[in-house]
Amino acid sequence: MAHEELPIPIFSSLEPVYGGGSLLDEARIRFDNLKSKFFQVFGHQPQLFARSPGRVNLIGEHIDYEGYSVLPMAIRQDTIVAIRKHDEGESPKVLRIANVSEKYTMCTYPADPEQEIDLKNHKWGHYFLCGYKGFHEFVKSKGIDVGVPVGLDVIVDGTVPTGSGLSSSAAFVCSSTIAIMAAFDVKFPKKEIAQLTCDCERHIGTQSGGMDQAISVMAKSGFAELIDFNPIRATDVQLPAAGTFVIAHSLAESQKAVTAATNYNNRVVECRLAAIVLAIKLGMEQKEAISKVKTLSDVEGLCVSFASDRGSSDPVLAVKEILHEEPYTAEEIEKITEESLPSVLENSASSLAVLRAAEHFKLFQRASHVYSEAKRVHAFRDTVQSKLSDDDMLKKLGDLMNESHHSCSVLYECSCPELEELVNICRDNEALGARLTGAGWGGCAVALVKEGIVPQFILNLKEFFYRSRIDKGVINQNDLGLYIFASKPSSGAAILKY
Ligand code: NG1
Ligand code: MG
Repeated sequence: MAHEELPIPIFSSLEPVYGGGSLLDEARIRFDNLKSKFFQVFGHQPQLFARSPGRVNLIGEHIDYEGYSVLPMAIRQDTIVAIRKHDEGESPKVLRIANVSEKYTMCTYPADPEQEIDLKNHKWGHYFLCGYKGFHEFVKSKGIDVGVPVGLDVIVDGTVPTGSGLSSSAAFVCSSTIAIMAAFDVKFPKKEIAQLTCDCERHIGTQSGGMDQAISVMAKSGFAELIDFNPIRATDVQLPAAGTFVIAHSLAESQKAVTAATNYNNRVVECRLAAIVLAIKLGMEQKEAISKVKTLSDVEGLCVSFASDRGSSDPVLAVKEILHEEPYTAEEIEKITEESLPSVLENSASSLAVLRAAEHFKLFQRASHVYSEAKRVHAFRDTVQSKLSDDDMLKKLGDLMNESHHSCSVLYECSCPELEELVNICRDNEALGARLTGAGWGGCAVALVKEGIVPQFILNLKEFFYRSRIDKGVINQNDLGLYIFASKPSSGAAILKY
């Protein structure tokens, strides 16, 4: 059976997830600690645990929500959720969400699955609530009766650094949703859970694509995955053994849930508007374009036929000829659509927030990025599967990563000064390629480095990027391992009855 058709695996020991050696020792300590904390806070044992990993995206940035394939791998850092479902009639009928870290105080919510999430007042526990609401919507849509709402006791332990582009949010949402499903004894194939958890995370107010949840749920140890959407599918990609991906934090934190209107959701809206404008300019009737065209992948066919009349197969050519570089004003776009922008965007609350915050719309730049980045993902996969020598292969992969970063930085404008500095330092220290990873505006960079020089590379980054920040007290010398590390592809979500 295809991997994505299988249910989330259930294990009764930690080895299948954490392997052996020091990782297993660390995991044992974490689980034992979680258990005793659970007992201390709630006075009983957890019913089960669910874990889901963070990820690093190797290539394919800001294109998942446009329907294009991406190429991430899971990392070892994960979120573990310990849960116990109350019996009917047991009180209190509330969700009590605690955390092993003192930084996060307990969040309490009613057990009502219909409750709204208070987005104006962001709290860490909201991510659990995303999973809770999404789970109930999902079972309802499937006609499954899970009984009257009951209380849940939960403790969370996350090791994915937050706001770092390594998808701590998806690790949290996926482990929460899977823990809730397991506590209610409901089972579904991984690909349905990948879709469900993506829908769940949208409750936080970001119009996210499905990459993070898909890789967190479907990852396989030892492989990166090419993730396709509509329908969600994961294809194993074996990475070249001669290279290692090193992840390094820029130390600028990007709080996506808080900055959505000007950053993440703004780009989603710009892409949508670019797609609609392209469709209309390429001959589609306005009403049809507005109702049917949601993403740039929806109009790729039209762009390619335009390009092929000019002897090319590249949709970027259509973008160059049809859209102008000068940013578009709302009025100009409304002249093309003959409909107001709020109405084009279906008056969705998150899109209206984008419209209020935006001065103009860079349709040319965003569409050029998306179409070119989509091609780089396939070039990356083809290169990995080619018969090139190790050196040539790594060089080509590095070049693609550098091109991706350039496009993110210049066309998509989702980098920041700290990431630029970090990426440059990586390249000056023999990285074959380096780029921002995840949404950007802070967070991590990923660098491709020859296996043999990894320790020296890490030392150089410590010296040239982190030293001054340690001296200024931005981070603690002892925590450096949290901010820069090499990672092998780890395994996906699991349920642990440990
Ligand atoms: P981060 O910010 O790394 O969690 C976000 C989106 C992805 C994808 C990337 C950019 C969420 C949950 N994740 O990732 O779907 O669009 O940005 O490639 O919104
Ligand atoms: Mg995230």
